[in-house]
Amino acid sequence: MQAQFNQTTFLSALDRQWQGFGLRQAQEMTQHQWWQAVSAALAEQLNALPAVAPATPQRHVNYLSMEFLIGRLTANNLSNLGWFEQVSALLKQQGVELSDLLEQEVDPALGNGGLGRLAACFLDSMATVGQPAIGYGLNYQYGLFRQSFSEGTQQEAPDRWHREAYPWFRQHRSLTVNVGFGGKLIKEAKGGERWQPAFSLKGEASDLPVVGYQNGITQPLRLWQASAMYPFDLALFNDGEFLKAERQGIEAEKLTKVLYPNDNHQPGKRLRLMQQYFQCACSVADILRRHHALGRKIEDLPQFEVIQLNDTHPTIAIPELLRILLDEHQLDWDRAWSIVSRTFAYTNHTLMPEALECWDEKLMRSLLPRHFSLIKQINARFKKQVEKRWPNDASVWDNVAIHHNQQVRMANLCVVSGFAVNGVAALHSDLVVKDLFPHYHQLWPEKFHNVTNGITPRRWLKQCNPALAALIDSKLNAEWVTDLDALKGLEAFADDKHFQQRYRQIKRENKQRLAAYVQRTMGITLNTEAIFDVQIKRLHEYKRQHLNLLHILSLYRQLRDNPQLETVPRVFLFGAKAAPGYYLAKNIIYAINKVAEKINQDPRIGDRLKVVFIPDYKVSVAELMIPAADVSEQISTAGKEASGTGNMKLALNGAITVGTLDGANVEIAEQVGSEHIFIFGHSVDEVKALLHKGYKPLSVRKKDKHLNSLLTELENGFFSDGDKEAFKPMLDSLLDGGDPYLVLADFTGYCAAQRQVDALYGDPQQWTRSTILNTARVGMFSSDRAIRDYQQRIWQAKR
Ligand code: 26W
Repeated sequence: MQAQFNQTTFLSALDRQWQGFGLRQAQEMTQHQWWQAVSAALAEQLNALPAVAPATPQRHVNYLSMEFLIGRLTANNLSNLGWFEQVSALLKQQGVELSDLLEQEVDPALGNGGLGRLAACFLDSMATVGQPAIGYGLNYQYGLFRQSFSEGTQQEAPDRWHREAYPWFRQHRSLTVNVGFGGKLIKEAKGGERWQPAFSLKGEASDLPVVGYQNGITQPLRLWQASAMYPFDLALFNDGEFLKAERQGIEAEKLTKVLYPNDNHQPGKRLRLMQQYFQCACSVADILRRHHALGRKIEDLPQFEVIQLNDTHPTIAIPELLRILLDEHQLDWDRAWSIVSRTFAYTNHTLMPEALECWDEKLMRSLLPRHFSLIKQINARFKKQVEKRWPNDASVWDNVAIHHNQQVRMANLCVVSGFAVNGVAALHSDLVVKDLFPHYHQLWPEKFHNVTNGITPRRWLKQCNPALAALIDSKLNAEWVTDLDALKGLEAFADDKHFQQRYRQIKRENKQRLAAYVQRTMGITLNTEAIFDVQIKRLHEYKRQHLNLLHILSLYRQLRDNPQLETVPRVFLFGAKAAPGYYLAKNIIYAINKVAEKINQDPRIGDRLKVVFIPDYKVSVAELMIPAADVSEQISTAGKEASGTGNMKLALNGAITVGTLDGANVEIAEQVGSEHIFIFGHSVDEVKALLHKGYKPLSVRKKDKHLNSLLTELENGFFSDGDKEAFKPMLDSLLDGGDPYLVLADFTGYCAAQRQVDALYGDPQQWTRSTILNTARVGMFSSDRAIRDYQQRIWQAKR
């Protein structure tokens, strides 16, 4: 049941807002103040709504994630509440345009990329399908850095998104948690040990509302923020350690200051481990507080609660729960372990070895001595099991040990301690079993699952592409917004001339909207008749933005060699941030920008080719780019991209994929059909075989004159004002570095796929038919379906 909007209370809340700004009338508010006032007034009304009880009793989900890339909230909440039209009309009466003031909101960028955005889509879907849930994360003062380019190189600036004045937050003083760090273990008379932390920090909870789609349900995303114990640690003060205590006060503020900007790489920093433990300790305390408040017994925890770990980043919640059960509830090991091992489930999002978290034992022991001691006990008990199954086989233990070579391997701790492990696409889940955890799979085959990722159709179609949403509404009388499979009904219109025309017109308008943004922010004019070819994702070698670059160089070369060449005009659009310490990724950005500069200024090329790297890619920019895309670049080395979710958003909005058989591309191809997607490149098995046999990028170069000429122009300074070293990091990796991601090996196949794209685009009817079929056939990638899969296979499964 949709919640009722109350105009009177909204208007009086709005009045209180401008009065609070110290103004004399509403009309004195700036656009930004309007956004703030409207959002705060809505939040107030939302918070006053009665809670909706779940339809059926089911396990409550605690979704633990270090990242929630939620994007702007005001429009999303208005739309999910079903209040958009009413609020828009009310504001019009005051001479205010709702859509203008929505542009005032900064994106809360509390995440890096795919993993964080997935968490946000899942919260939306859990609220929508009626899965009782709470998201737990950190309230970073600075989100992911803001990106700009200076002469082509990435510059990073802090993203102060002003959490202090963010109108959607609701503070909960009564939920404050104390979290201990450091210190020592004290031997107990009975043989046990007791943790005496050196100092404590306070965790303060701020909730953001997660609004289900027009069903009256709102659930919290609870974000923790660190502050010093007030006035400071009294025990230390009494010991005369005043200065030390004050120092800790400074540390406290630091803890939740910044989001680590790394994606798929883990440098083992002390502050990062502190963040992880802080988030887990606060969240586990909150889960238990709620459990007890409902009058439930500690033994029954797994019956009522599940804790879903979004990758290994919150793994320390496992020994934290164990510690509380043993040390505070005085349970014996078997009972405590039984509770823990029925409560946690783990999602793996990457196979990249450098992203698998390992913590140095010294660091772990100094910061969390009790947790480290418990991990060693889990490890020792597990070792007995392994020795029984694989007697005298040290190689197996090397592989599955949790504590090994002075390191704690967090993924192994998750698999041993949890009741479920899942990958995020069919292919990836297969590789999780075969390549990452083969022995664990032999021990516990029933633990392993696949849940293919999904995206929320609310944000990624209804809100970002309102014209297409309206067209779909006019043709389907089904509720596709909450039943995305209903889009299948569009197949009947794939050949309908009139429908095709409308569909094309909408794409054109979305391209014009994006072109206007590029014109305004970058001063570049785009030809909206050209193919808009889009690659948007974090910058990574394995995602191969440089393969895309080589194809651009190839087209540029062909146009110069043969000025009369009939080609299909293209605009190449990139959006990507590189981790500030990832030099190679930054060099690839620089290379793309330098090539763009040259091509965009070349009068011989004109409108036939443009390259645009849109700075500061983020959720709100994605919402602009995705509806405008004709081609979706999903070109990772097979086996490296766990799933991808941008691929789903682009296909849903009618872009045609050029992709490898990697991650969810495999399933997208199955759904849309092989004629409506362009697959190229080495498959996972072919990649393995080629690397095994010995891959030599230099001989690929030697054999391919055209490719050789492209590489030469990068080497000889043609694109870099004569600077021959400009692209050295990228070129070294591709050539002498052995091209670990097989960019050169896939180049020919990639260019061939792109020629097929051109051919299809040359036939507007066939092209439009394919794009319509993409929209019609990707319903299964709704995150509503993904959540139902989690429910059936993991959260609510009979055990
Ligand atoms: C510890 C450093 C670190 C930080 C982030 C390691 C690993 C990560 C993430 C797991 C990286 C990530 O975002 N992975 C992406 O997860 C998406 C959601 O499942 C997938 O769609 C992407 O393929 C995957 O790269």
